[in-house]
Amino acid sequence: MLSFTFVAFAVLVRLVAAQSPVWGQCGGIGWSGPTSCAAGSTCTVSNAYYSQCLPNGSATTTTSGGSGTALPTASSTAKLHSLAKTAGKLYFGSATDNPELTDTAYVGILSDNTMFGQITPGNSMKWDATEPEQGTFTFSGGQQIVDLARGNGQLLRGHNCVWYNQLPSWVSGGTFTAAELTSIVQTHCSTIVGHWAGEIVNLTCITEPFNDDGTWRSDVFYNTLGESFVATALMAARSADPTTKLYINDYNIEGSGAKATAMQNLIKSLQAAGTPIDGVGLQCHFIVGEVPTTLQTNMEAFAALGVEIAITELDIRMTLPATAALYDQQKTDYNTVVSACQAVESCIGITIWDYTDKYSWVPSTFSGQGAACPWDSNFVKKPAFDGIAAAFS
Ligand code: 9MR
Repeated sequence: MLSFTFVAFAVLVRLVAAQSPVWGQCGGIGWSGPTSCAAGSTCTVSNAYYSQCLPNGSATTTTSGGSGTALPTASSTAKLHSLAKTAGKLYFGSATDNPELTDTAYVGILSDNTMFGQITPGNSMKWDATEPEQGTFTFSGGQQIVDLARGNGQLLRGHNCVWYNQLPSWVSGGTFTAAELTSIVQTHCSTIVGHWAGEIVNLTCITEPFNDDGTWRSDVFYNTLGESFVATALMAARSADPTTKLYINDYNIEGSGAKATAMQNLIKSLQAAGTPIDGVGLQCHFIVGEVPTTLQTNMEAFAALGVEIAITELDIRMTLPATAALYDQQKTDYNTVVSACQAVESCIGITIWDYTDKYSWVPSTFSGQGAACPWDSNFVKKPAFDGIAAAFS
C-alpha cells in the first residue's frame, strides 16, 4: 500500500513536471523542457526560440515577451520606400530568398513597392548557386528574384560575385595558378553580370574581403592572387554591364577603425589605378544597444572619397526572449542607422536583411539571439518600424 502510494505520487509528479506553468516556456529551438501547458493555457509561438504558455483567450496579440506581457507594436502606417524617396533616397528595400516565395502572406508584404522599392536575393546569385560546377551556370534561382522585382516594379540589387563563403568546392578547394584563377573570376563575374545586364541597378560585387583587424582575409582568392582579385572582378563586371553600379561590402566597417580604414584605402587604391568602384556597402548586422557611435562620421569619410554608400544588410538582433525594453532600444537603434543615412547625401538607400523574423538568418547563426527585423515572425510591425519611419520623416 505504501509503495503503491509512492508510485502514484511519483507518476503525478512526473505528469505535473511534464507541463509548463502559465507564462512558462513551452518550446523553441534549443528548448528541451516540457512542450505542453498547464490547464487553462495554450503553448503559443512567440518566435523561433521561444514559445510560451499563454492563458487561454489572452493570445490576441501576435507578439509576446518573456515576462508574459504583450510586446509593443508599431503605430506608423507609413510606407518606407515612399518615405525614403520623399527623403531623397533611391530606395528602401529588403533581402529575400527563394524558399520564402511560397509563403503568400510573406510575398504579399514584400511585393508592396511603396514599402520596398528594392529587393535583393539573399542567396540565389551566389557562386554556389550560379556556377556549382566549373562552366555550368544555373540562373533559375536568381531569375525568380529578378522576375519578382520586375513584376513588382522594384529595383534589384545584385548579391554577389566574389565572396569567400558559399563557394562550390571546386573553387574553395581548388589549386590554381594565378592565371587560372584570374580567368575563373573573370568568367564567373562576367557571366552572371552579363546574364542579368540591364536588370541589376547596383551590385555587391565583392563581399567581405577583410579580417576585422583590416588585414586581407585568407581565402582562395587572396592566397592565390593577392588583392588583384578585387580589380579583376570589378573590371569583368563593368565590361559585362556598364550600367550596374559596382560595390564592395563588409561588416564591422560601419564605425571608424582599422577595418573601415582598410576599406577606405582599398577604394583609394582602386580609384588611383582607374579600376571601376562606385560604392561601399555597410552591412550593418548590429546588436541592440551597440550601433557604432561613429557611424555617420565614418559614412562621411567614405563619402569624401567620392563613392556612394549603401546600407546593404541591416538587422539589429537581441538576446531572446524579446522584451518591451529591448524593442524600445531596437527602435532607437534602427532610427539611429536610418538617420545617419539620411544625414549623408551619398548614402543612397537601405536594405534590411529580410523584413521579418520569420526568415531571418540570425537565430540559426547566433544561438539564443533573434528578433532582429522590423517585422516579427507573424508579420506584425515592431516599434523598430516606427524608428525607421521617423528617421525619414
Ligand atoms: O542570409 C544568408 C543566409 O541565408 C545564408 O545561410 C548565409 C550563409 O553564409 O548568408 C547569409 O547572408 C550573408 C550575406 O550573403 C553576406 N553577409 C552576411 C550575411 C549573413 O550571414
